[in-house]
Amino acid sequence: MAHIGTLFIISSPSGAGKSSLIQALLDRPSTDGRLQVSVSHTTRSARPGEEHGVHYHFVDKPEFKALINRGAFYEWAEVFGNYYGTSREWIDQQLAQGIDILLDIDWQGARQIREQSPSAKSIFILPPSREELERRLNARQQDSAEVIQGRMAKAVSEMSHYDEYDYLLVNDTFEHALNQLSAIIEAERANTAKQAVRYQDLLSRLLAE
Ligand SMILES: Nc1nc2c(ncn2[C@@H]2O[C@H](COP(=O)(O)OP(=O)(O)O)[C@@H](O)[C@H]2O)c(=O)[nH]1
Ligand SMILES: [Mg+2]
Repeated sequence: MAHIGTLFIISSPSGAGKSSLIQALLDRPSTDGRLQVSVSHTTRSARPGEEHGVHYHFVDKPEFKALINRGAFYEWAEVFGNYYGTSREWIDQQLAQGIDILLDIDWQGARQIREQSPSAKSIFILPPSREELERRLNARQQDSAEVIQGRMAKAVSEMSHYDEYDYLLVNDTFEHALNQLSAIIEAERANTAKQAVRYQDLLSRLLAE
């Protein structure tokens, strides 16, 4: 069956507000199950409040390597010392049913997806200012200056890839960024080739002589 769902790649540095935006997108009444977020595999350990199978599939390195060897990943990358990967099977099933998929992945993963799926749309989210990014990265008071500087360096290195993306958003106000994200997703959903598959029956009735 033709893939009528769209793959949306969303990248940002940590601290740009990406997770809250993704959650808000999924919670919109108009989303109505037509948009799902892919749950990645990772070798990093779960943070307090994170659930296996919900936020990530938490696996150890040997398991992750076995998945690579089995060709289970659409893309995978080492991100700041941990492995992260997007599994292929579930995504293909969703896309075939016309469900759009969000991939919360880094720039390395984004490159791999673009190579394999040129019709994927990619979105980069920037924080509104350097100061605000620093403030968000500093939120955990107990961290040393060195740890905070490390986070800032990671954020800058992620942001340096902004120009590889189709869309660039600034998370200045949450509502504005959410509206823009929504608009991108809805516009892509109205793509003629995809709508023609979705509305086959309607079209044949409308066009009947
Ligand atoms: N390539 C790739 N990157 C991923 C995947 N899952 C998460 N990431 C990225 O890994 C980075 C670290 O994610 P995480 O450990 O959740 O920490 P965060 O910075 O608090 O979001 C983020 O840039 C994510 O977008 C994946 O499956 N593949
Ligand atoms: Mg994350």
